[in-house]
Amino acid sequence: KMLRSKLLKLLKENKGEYVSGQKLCEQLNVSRTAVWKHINGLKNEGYQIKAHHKMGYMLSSEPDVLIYEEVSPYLSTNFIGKYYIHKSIIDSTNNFAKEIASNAPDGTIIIAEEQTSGRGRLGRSWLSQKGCGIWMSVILKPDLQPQQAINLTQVAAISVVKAIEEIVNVECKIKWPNDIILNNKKVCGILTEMSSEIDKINYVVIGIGVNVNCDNFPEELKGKATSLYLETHSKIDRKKLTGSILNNLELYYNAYLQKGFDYIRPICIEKSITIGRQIKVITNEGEIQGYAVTIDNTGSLVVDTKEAKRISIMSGDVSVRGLLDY
Ligand code: BTX
Repeated sequence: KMLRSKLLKLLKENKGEYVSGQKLCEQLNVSRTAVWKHINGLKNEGYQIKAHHKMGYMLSSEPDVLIYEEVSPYLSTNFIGKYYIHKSIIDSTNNFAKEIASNAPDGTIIIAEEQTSGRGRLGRSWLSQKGCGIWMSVILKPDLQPQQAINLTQVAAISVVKAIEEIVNVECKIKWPNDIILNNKKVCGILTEMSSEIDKINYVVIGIGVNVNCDNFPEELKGKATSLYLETHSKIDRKKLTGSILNNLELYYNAYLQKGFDYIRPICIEKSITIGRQIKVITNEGEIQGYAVTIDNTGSLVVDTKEAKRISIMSGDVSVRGLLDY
């Protein structure tokens, strides 16, 4: 794997030009047969590499896959994504993340081209078609109280919104606490799961699903799901966007840990599509209808109920009137 990465790096540095077999052997300190073997490995992954008996090897194009070698040029993080697992196909990156989390380093990410049973909240499913989205999970091990985990969903949500602004130049909104909305449809969902003791988090898995270049949704999702491609009519570089999401995630995660929720609260409020609207919330205690006033300094949603009581909600399934079929 290390050798393959080094070989790829050399070819990338000379993209569009031949690099002699001799030079590759010397720089990598391996035999010609070894080089040839790894070139074939790269070709199988979708790299287009020309071979010439005298001139050597030339990389002409890279595949549109989110492997580490393709995303790392856009990463400027210190720990998120340093340990990076990529799968072509998987049931759910959150499932995999939870399996390995206890022994995985803080900041490990698991990313897949396709999920066969992508999960949403409350047992719902998340459509994750091949090669068109970013389906990934981040393992974090913060020194926080379990009830603060909801803030990490909010940290992730603003990170995705900022990344989309940076790379795609469109402004998305956040439906509290975990959906990213573009032109009244869902373009990204976030699923945070955790393992904790009474007063201590063991680990948190933040699952992020972004519909990037998806050009087709099944009939039942057409009214509520969209992709960046469908809204902007241009194909988005998934590698850049993945890098930017992780860079922003590390930035806001560190800021949150160091300065508390107050630091990110103004961004959550600015980007909220929920505040100032009539809403309906399904909570464990039942259904609440009311007006969403603000997000308080713990990250809870403050609601004036139709019974004229002011309450704050830590978690729940929110419908916003005028949005997504409500
Ligand atoms: P959610 O429960 O808020 O949303 C799920 C609902 O959204 C579904 O019931 C369906 O109506 C709709 N939906 C399903 N697929 C899509 C889609 N691709 N785009 C828009 N709407 C859709 C949101 O849950 C949390 C989703 C997290 C997904 C990530 S992907 C990586 C990680 N692994 C995993 O299994 N889940 C997370």
